[in-house]
Amino acid sequence: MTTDLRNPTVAGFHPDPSVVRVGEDYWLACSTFEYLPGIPVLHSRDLTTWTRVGHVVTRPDQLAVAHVPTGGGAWAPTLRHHDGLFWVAVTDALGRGTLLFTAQDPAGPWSDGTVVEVDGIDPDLAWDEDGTCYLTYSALRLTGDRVGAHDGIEQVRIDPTTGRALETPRSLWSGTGLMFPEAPHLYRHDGWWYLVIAEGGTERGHSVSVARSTRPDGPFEGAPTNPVLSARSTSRPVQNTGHGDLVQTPDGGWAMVLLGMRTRGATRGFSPMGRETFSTHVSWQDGWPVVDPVELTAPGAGSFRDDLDGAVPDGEWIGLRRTPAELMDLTTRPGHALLRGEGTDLDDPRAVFVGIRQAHHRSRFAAQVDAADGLGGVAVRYDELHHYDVELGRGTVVARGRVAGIAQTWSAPAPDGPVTLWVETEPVTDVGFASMTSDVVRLGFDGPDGRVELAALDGRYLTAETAASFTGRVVGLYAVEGEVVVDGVTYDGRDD
Ligand code: 6LW
Repeated sequence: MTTDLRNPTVAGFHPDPSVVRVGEDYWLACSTFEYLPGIPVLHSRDLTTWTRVGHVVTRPDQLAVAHVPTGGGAWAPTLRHHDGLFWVAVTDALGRGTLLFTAQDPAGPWSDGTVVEVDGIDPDLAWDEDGTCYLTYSALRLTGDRVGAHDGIEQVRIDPTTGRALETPRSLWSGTGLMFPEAPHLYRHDGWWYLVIAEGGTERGHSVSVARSTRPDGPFEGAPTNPVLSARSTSRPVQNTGHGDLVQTPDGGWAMVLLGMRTRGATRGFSPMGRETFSTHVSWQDGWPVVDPVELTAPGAGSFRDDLDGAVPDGEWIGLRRTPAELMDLTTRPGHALLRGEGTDLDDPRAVFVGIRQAHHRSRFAAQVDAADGLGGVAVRYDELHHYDVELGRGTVVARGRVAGIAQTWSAPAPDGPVTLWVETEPVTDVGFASMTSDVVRLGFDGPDGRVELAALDGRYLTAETAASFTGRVVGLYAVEGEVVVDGVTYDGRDD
């Protein structure tokens, strides 16, 4: 049954969701860009409660993430099941290109990745009844001398075991005329082949449109009701809805998972968590899908505790361009994480940074940090140009606001010994000028006489709308120099 869909379905930066059902089990995968492990795989029995079971990318060589600029990396996986095998088609943007991964068990391990020679993004995989495999993708050219040119939706028959194209790609559909036709998914239903795409760009105009054909390779005819989903020009609390993937429930119902943004702040709205996964009900009328608008459900709450006494990092952690295991040494000092600085700070795309996704509007991330032999601390990161930090070292605690290359700092003498550093986010609910922003980000530490707040910064500069990155906020730990020793981390969040 799908009556109780929960929204957000997967909170915190989880964009470009793709879903497949095998028997009673639903599996979901999302984009991860420059973070590792890449492409989380989640499991559900009811489309409502999702549990992460593993990741497609657990070994650095599977993607070229170590070398891609911010914004590159794992884009828009399609998760499918065919002939007893799970398949993920994904773009390693500005890295290895279009890749196919397979696994017997969706929890992993996944294969090393087979390269498919197509120039585009958002690959979809579909098989017809003869076993012919169709790779359908968005012809956004990321290579060659026309980087960024967008030529609609294309398709090519491939041998999925070798990645070899079996023909010259054909143009399939260019959508209804909105910008950036992308995120194609192809399905067979009721004697038709349906092509579901995103259009309008991933910003406020984001939409889902659909076309159908009697054949998987077209010609496709658009629905008279297109776009079948869009939050554009509404004040709905979930904006940017698009990039949908359909799934049929065992009882014959239908649902769509999609990306959206929870915006806060009067008039314009800003989205601290970036693009998250949402879901909604779908019905069929006159041979076309009718997609319900996306509604927010009861406010969520959640917490995370890590005493750092395991031998391997908890699956919640994501690392910047490296796996958490490469960034956190949990064995040299049992019960502690040791981060080793490399002389780079958070302005560097390859900073030593490991964190968890901020998943709630109101949140607090805190860590007990000892920087007697180093420099580092806690931070909320959007990208290397947009981050707020609390840094300990050389006898001082420094709060830093870094926005679009402009920085300001506030400092105080550090207490002796390990110090609890924190970053808090507080949604703005006032009426008036202050309500233009999403939230206030508070930076500080616990001193001997209690809480010391060094700065309270406007949160809108760390949102999808201003940072323009494809990810969302990640709250975490970083090291600049020497050894930064962390003894326990807490995250508490709720939406209100
Ligand atoms: C993704 C494209 C998009 O490949 O953004 O929202 C790109 N849509 O479909 C990165 O997520």
